[in-house]
Amino acid sequence: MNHSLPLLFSFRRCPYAMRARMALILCRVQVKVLEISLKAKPAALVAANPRGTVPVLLMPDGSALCESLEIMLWASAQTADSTMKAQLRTNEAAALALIKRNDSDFKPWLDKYKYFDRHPEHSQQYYREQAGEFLTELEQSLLQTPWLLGDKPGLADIGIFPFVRQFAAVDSNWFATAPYPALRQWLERLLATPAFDACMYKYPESPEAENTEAQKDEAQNSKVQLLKLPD
Ligand SMILES: N[C@@H](CCC(=O)N[C@@H](CS)C(=O)NCC(=O)O)C(=O)O
Repeated sequence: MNHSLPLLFSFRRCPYAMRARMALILCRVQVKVLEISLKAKPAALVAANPRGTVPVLLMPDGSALCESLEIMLWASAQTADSTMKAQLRTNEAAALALIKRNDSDFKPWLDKYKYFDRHPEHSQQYYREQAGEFLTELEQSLLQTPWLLGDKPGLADIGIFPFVRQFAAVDSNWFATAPYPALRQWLERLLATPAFDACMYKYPESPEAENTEAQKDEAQNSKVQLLKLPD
């Protein structure tokens, strides 16, 4: 395995890891990937990011990017594809502001909607309505332009769609007829891309328990793969 490439600690279903992988894939920036178990995090991940969250991009020099958004921006800075770079960097300030709102306003309501039984103060429908305020805003934008901030998919689309996908999956029957037709179409368009296919590729999971550190390292290294890119 190539030791000069950064290593992405990833978790397939994590929406933050998903947006980091999508950006790397769209930018065709090659990295190694290790799929981790959140229940048994590799020591190297925790050493690089004491908060223990994924995604983390560990650089060959030992430095690390521990925020999905940093990884997305890094990918767009690294890419040799100038069209993609421009596409991702257009309206950057607006994109970052929208992603920030996704993470700080929408995501907490999404979690409550998804795990409403852990939050008995309100009904699931109440949480859905709260989350829906942000989605109504996205719907308004998507009635004006095919992508959130213009004619091409950009940082905001990639940064936000994994969370909308999660929202849609909580009650897919309800979502299918919800008052978000443009949002639905936008999500479907993104999910139908070869990039998303590659993004959801199933990497082997890092092993949970080995006897010695050396065995653990060896077992982990054997699970590392190159990032899956579409043909
Ligand atoms: N702000 C971070 C959030 C990442 C995050 O919260 N990831 C979750 C998984 S979806 C995680 O690693 N949680 C730690 C855990 O469950 O132990 C980012 O954007 O990368």
